[in-house]
Amino acid sequence: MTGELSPADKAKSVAANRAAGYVEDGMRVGLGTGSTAAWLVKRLGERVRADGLRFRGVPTSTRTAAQARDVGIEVITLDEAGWLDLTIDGADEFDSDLTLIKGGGGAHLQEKIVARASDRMIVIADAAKEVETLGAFPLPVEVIPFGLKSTQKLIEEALVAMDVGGRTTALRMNGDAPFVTDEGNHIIDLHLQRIGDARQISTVLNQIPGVVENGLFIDMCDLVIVGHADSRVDLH
Ligand code: ABF
Repeated sequence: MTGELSPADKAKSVAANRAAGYVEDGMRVGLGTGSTAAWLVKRLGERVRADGLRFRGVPTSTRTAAQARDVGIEVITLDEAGWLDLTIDGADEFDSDLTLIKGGGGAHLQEKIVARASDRMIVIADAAKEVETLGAFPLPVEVIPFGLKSTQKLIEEALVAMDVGGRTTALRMNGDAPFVTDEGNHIIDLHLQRIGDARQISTVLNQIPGVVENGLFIDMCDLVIVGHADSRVDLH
């Protein structure tokens, strides 16, 4: 994360640096996962070391937990925190209602639990994440390993009645083996192209027994900070 940054990395770091300013002494803060959230954790570590900022962080993945400890952030679990003042996380897509697709990094289950247990959620992103209609990015669905194939079949059947632009599903792989989440589950990515009714899709997916959680975040995000490579910031 040093040297000459690509425009995308610069934009992500600009958004993350702005968001880091929302963290105050004494707060309990959910720390997101992904490359944009990694910029946030880096910046918060600098504030801890240089400015003496004192807050406690609840990471949303083992990756973020390791980075947070490395940079000197006090890490606690969500149960130790009880409730959070703020969560700051990245996203794969967001629309004008601030509905999000998350989970490209495979961490949306813990991310959603943490965001839901927060008074406020701020998303940090570069401009490429802003969309008119959600769905070009595949929608991740975390499923338990038991009965994986029948769960995938039930998801595909449910999609037939949905207002979407595509209905292909794919088990996410990590080399030759299915990708495994921090909770020991797998992820089925739904290639929907266009999501007509996010609320309906989310409800229907979560009613399927083997589904643990989908990557749609509805009515959870309070603010999106979009960073640009020229250091400008847009607030949504
Ligand atoms: C997490 O990281 C995820 O929910 C989302 O999938 C991803 C965004 O990654 P990046 O910031 O690397 O684009 O927030």
